[in-house]
Amino acid sequence: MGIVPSFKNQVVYQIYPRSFYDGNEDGTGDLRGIIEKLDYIASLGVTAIWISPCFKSPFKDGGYDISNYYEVDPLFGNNADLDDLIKEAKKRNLRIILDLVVNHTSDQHPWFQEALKSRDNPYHDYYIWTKKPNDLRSVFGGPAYEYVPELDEYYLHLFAKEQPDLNWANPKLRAEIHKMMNYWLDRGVYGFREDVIENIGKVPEKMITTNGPMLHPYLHEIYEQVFKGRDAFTVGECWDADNVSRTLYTDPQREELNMVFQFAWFKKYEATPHGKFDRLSPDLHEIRDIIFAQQETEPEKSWNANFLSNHDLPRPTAFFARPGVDPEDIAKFTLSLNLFLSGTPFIYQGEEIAMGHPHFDSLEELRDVEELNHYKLFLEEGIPEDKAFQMVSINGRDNSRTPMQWSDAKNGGFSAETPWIKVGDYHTINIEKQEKDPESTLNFLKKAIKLRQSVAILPIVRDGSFKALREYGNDYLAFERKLGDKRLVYLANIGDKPLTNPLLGKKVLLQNKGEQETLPPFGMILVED
Ligand code: TEU
Repeated sequence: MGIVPSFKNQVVYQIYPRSFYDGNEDGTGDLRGIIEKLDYIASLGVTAIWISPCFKSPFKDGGYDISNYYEVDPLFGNNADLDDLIKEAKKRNLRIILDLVVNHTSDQHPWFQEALKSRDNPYHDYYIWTKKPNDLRSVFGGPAYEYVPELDEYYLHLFAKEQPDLNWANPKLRAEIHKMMNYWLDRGVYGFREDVIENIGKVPEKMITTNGPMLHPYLHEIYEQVFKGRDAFTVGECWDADNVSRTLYTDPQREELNMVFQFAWFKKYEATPHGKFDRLSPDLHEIRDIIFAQQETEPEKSWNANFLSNHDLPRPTAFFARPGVDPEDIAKFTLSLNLFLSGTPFIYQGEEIAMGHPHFDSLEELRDVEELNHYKLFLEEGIPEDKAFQMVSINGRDNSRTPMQWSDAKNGGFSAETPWIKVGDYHTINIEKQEKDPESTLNFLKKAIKLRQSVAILPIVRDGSFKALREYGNDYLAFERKLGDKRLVYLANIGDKPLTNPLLGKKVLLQNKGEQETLPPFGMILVED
């Protein structure tokens, strides 16, 4: 075997900077706050940090609407703080991954401001214009085209109207993006999480938004212009990637991306008239089968990105909640699953302490553009106000964006000032408390990561084969990881009743419940065989 590419060795921790830690007491998290907490992050055992966008932004979509790719937003600090963060992280063997948002910019980006001036402006062609809008819809609700009377033209926005889509067919635009990516890599970042990257090859006039014919040529061009010869990390956010199309991104021979986030497990619960807002109960059996199919498909051509949580998704403790089940058991299960599957595991801030949803009480507490736009649309549909509020607040994105719960102190120790968004139940769940409790999710995670990254186990988890074990029965989620004569077996109870533990007597490496004879719902066990 040749040299192992570094992306295969990482355990990634995702930070949503607005809600991580407030270093300057203005109620919003910032880069200084992250720097102050680097020892904590390192103590988890993770090796890299992906930071959701921290660049200049009017925050119409939580910073995913960037108005300057070269400058940190003053809310988060400045470029010197980012340099410090990269340096201080490095001292602790932590690498920094930035969020690359290049499907669209903010409407306040100077390129768009120029583009608005006239159809002859050199920047006009950085965006996508038409005289004849079609029926394309914005992900956040409503039409995907916005009329500009001064130009008598419409521009495309697949997301909020303040997020005009960039025109990747324009080679000048592509060169600008390559330059910016090289700039940050030269400045010491390790790589990028590439926001909705599957959209860049879109053909809107044919209603094609993802997987357009030029998507892969553009990604390969980025590789040639930016990544070639570098040891950099790339993960694409690809909602429409299936087990066939994902290898187009990830097959190393094609030189595009290291891995992609696949969302089939979540999209299953969006296939209703109101998407995720018609809350369907997730079925772990179906989710297991989807994840296992991903693991089993062409492992030599596709490295997995394993995650069940991020800043867009409901918290796993809430999404998978069942009466009578301790949320900490759910968290320990989802965390350990992602750590021992084949691929790179991603942990989202708060997941390590089993944070839950804050239970929003009124519309005034909501912040997210997706929730607020949909609320309006639901009212227009005739849905009563209280029902519409319930719909958007139950699985809405604000739920996973509440401040980190550091301690039992005011505002969960996140900030002395009133936070920009409601804080969850920090009296029950906080880091300080969990640090002291040997049975906590936090201490379980530290143990699990240490085990995964250990000299004896890492090669099996990283390089070993994956095999689903179906012989135990439908309520078991079980798989084997094997390398040479070394074999690990992961097994969990995804049913409603306690199950016997068929691995009794084997050498236990990790377990989220004390007893060994039976596994309660969400009980998991990892053994060496
Ligand atoms: O998310 C892409 C995206 O499509 C989500 O909006 C998703 O469909 C929805 O939230 C879940 O139902 C990325 C970012 O992660 C998200 O935060 C941004 O809002 C979006 O792109 C636009 O940049």
